[in-house]
Amino acid sequence: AYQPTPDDRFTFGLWTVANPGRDPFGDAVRTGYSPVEAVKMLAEIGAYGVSLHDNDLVPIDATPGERDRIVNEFKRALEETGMKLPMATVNLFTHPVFKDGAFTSNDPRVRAYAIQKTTDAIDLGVELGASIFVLWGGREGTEVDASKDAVEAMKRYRESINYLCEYARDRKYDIKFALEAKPNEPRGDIYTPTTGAMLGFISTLDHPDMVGVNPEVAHERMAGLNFYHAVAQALECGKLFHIDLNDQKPGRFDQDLRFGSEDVKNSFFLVKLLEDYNYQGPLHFDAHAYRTEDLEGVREFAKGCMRTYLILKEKVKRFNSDPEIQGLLQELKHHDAGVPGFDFTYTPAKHQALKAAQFDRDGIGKKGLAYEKLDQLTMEIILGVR
Ligand code: GLT
Ligand code: MN
Ligand code: MN
Ligand code: MN
Repeated sequence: AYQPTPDDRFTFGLWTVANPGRDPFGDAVRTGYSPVEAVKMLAEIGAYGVSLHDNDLVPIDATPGERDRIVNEFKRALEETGMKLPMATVNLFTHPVFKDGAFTSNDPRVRAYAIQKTTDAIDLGVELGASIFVLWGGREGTEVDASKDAVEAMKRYRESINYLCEYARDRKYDIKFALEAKPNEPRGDIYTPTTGAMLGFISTLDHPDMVGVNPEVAHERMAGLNFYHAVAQALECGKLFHIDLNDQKPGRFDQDLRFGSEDVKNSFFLVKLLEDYNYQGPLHFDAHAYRTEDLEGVREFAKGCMRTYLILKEKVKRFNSDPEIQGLLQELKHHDAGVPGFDFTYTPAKHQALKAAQFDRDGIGKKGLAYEKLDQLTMEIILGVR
């Protein structure tokens, strides 16, 4: 049981299992999996596919010939293993040219180069079969607010995303964009810091239908937010194009912990949301093995992410079929307690009915809702005694 298969749609960023464990205070502790090794290892343990940044595969200074050789070798690994590549993205954060932003840089040369690099990365993604293109604006922000007009930055950001949408349309690519928010790190503050802020920004674009979000557990929790709520809002408005699963202690640096290893309850409600609402995109892990691990440990980490998801999925089934829990939830639905002549859509006549309605304010206010019991039962499901 809990053995993943490609039908589960689990994917991993190449950068996750390639991570050598370097941090701002310490050197690499391992040689991570190379792209081809990663594809083979992940196929062995039951993943569906991988995702990548342009430079996870092709070095930034590769010649066109080297690029083609590397890409062809990688394609062969995908074909041999049957692994898919549903998502690609672009690295706009490592090279010093991006030290003060990419699409929002003050320097038009940097903004133009960012668009050139991104359109090339889109070509690469499409060549490898991707239908989702993630944009994480890691350097789009500031430490010194005097340096950049934040209003102007939004205009530049919009101009760039509009450009990329026009490019994809012109090329007739079957690709959609997913914007990933993060409140800070590596910048002191990053623009559009939450998934909610991204949703607001998307509605101002020229082709909002082509653009959705890629929420990440760790990023929302760094901002102290409820990830389950953030994802629910995105899903409800049809914008959950992709998701980055991992875990995180609140208020820390971006920890990218193994999925479900920290906040089991929030992970449970996240899995419940994705399963109950039949999210069909990739279940993508953007997480890293601890710095204490060697390659065997990285493999265990990847297995753990998928296994915990499947365990929680099974807990969700239990929750959904538990008679006592379902009984409590039925009561919360107040089946016959409507207001005569009123149904929450405005017409003058219905509003007259609402105006005439009498509400038992005190009676409603006095009645307990049994949430203590509901939550305890939920915990007992999660803790495995129910
Ligand atoms: C980087 C970042 C992630 C993003 C990746 C996509 S790269 O590791 O911390 O959260 O999803 O650019
Ligand atoms: Mn991410
Ligand atoms: Mn992260
Ligand atoms: Mn990260």
